[in-house]
Amino acid sequence: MVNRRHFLTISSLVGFLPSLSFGHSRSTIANASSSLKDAETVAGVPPIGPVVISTWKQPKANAAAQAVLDQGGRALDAVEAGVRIPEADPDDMSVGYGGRPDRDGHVTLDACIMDEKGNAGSVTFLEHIMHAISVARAVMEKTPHVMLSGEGAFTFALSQGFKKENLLTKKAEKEWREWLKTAKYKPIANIERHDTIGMLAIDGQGNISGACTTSGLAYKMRGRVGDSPIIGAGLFVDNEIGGACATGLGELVMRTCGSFLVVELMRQGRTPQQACEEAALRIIKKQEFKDIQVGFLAVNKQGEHGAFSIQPGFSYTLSQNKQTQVTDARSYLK
Ligand code: SD4
Repeated sequence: MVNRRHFLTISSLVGFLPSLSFGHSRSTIANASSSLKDAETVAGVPPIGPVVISTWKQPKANAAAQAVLDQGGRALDAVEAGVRIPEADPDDMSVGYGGRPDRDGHVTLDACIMDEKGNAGSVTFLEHIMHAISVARAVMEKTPHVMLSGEGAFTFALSQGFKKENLLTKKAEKEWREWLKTAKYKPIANIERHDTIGMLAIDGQGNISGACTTSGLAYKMRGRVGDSPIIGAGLFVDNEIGGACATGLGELVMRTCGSFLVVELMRQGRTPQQACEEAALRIIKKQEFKDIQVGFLAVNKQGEHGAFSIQPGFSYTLSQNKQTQVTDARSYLK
């Protein structure tokens, strides 16, 4: 059943759909309201107890985070422990060790972390250090700054006892050399594997924290930084309201302060599902969405969650359950 608030949101979304230039007929747009009802059915069911949720297929990362929470640990420790799993996994080619390099063959990492007090730490364009998330946490806890970048972030990491490592695996190097033969760069939705991990957790005290870590877009320009380490873009947490994270084409998330927007929409009364939908729809209102992918994932203070993406293909993992496929913007226009 569609409740009044949801009905009002549906009405306002349908209201702006005709102004979008997708090239769809008015009749497909007129049918959007029934698809919107379908979207409601994927809204999160409030889980009981601590919550761990992450982008894409991340059961092992969630298990590591859950183990921290099960021992009464803090959400901040949980998200850090969780995202360190794919950072160390050479088979995860979008995060940490084994990540795909930039077009010049360098693996450069972006990560950020945020705790329940609104503290934040971030590293961008970090090289040679596997656990970018732990360096981001050290920036948050041991410096007066929020973000360190490139050479400075690397030097800081060494000073904190992190080890210099080669993050480019044979497999990633082989793929990159293959790519060099044509060297055409065009990010296409879901053709590059998108496995950036954004994780949100609520601990036994009801405190929320989040983490986001990635090697960024494969074969990006050297020096390119995406949304993932940007507080308010790839991740945002407000312990009074909830948290959100993003995956996909970071340029679009940065331009719209995506995760901050999702949290602010929840503050205004949207459910996590409604907030993710509205933030994604705001992107495609301005931008042709044929070749782009952005997905949002959110959790509110009550432990309800929601997720939405522009294109089909985005999924998330709640606790250690199976992946859940996310409703995408095309269903609005069927
Ligand atoms: C970026 N948002 O660097 C990241 C990429 C991503 O899954 O999410 N990949 O733009």
